Amino acid sequence: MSKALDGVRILDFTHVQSGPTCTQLLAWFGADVIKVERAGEGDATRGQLRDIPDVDSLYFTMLNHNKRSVTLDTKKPKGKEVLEKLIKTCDVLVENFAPGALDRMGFTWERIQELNPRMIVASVKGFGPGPYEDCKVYENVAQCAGGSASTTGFDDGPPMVTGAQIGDSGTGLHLALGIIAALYQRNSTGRGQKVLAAMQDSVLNLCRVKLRDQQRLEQTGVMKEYPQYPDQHFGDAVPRAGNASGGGQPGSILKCKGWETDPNAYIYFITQGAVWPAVCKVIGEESWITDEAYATPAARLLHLKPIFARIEQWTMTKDKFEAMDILNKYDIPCGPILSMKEIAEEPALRATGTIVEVDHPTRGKYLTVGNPIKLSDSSTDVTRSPLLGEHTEEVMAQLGYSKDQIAALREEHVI
Ligand code: CAO
Repeated sequence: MSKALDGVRILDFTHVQSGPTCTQLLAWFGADVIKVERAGEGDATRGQLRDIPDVDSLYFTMLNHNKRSVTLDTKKPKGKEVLEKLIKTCDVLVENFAPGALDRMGFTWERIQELNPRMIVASVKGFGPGPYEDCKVYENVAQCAGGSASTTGFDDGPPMVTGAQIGDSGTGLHLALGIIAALYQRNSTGRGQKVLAAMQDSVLNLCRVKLRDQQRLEQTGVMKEYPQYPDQHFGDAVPRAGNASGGGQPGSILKCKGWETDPNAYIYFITQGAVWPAVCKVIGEESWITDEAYATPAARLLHLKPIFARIEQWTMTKDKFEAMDILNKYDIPCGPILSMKEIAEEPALRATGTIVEVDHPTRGKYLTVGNPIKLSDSSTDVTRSPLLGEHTEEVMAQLGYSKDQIAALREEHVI
């Protein structure tokens, strides 16, 4: 089967998490991704959070599947020559260096355009133009600056970061979409362009509903689906809403049987308006179907706390999967709180390729998350991440270097 991005060559100058997530996705769609790393050390994540001594970490392997690895010192003149050749033969350069690093290396946008006017230069930066544009940024900084931390957690606790890597992997996703759009536009213009995904902007994009709520708060002074309503005071900024639903259908995380010993014996329960009568029947409160205090979504907003407390009395009599089975029969939207252990063992996720087992020459078998985006005409085969410099000779030969020239460059520590 052909792949969606067959024939697209990516010069992958990314490291750590945000950039590599982007280029891994492009590789899964069929692009030839050539990862450029410094000889001897490579991407810092190869050595971070290691579980096996001297073996590429899971941090690295899980972000760099389906790529080729080339070692190259791009600060040495001969390394720059190799990089120039790569720029001339690739379609996209993806980088997430600290601001200005590519320019300091001598590869400004203008220089890259001189070498290859069709080249798309795609960058992740912490911030877009403005007061913080020169700052180095990691995941949690982006979560904090993008509005996620101030709106996550409980009202009586501090701001919280989430486990989902919305700053890094979330920005990588945004960048990948920008690259695909630029490749598409290049079909008609014949020109490359710059693509920028700032981590603050990407997090904010994912927190869009909270900017919605900020404006609703300013308009009305109150948000009736928030846990602060009706008893507590609202300030002038969107407060943290605990586990309340971010949409128009009230929801909450409720204990299930076994919660005393199992930290994940919980279910997310949504009291969708359309299935309110079914909710009442399931929990044995049929009088609530017609009771004025509960009969309409607007009336229920005044009583969400006692309503969820009563539903929880019911969920605590079932384990989360029993509760799911019963609630799904009535089309009541709900979801079990799944631990990573449960997810790793879930056969349905294995069957769809969302969880994949990969074999690695020095690490052995490990699990990874496969391509979450499924294309019917471009299937994804997840192959292991490259060892450091595994494809240096192969790529150098493709660029026209002879065996002797390659050996000489190795001698001089250029590759
Ligand atoms: N050959 C020679 N030099 C190389 C090279 C190569 N193949 N690859 C990288 N370098 C050099 C860079 O040119 C840079 O040199 P200068 O500082 O002299 O210009 C140097 O290595 C370090 O690059 P860096 O500043 O990007 O790396 P860092 O570890 O200090 O910072 C990070 C890491 C992530 C904070 C920074 O890259 C950054 O802010 N990136 C943008 C935001 C981002 O992507 N953050 C998410 C990271 S994932 O959590």
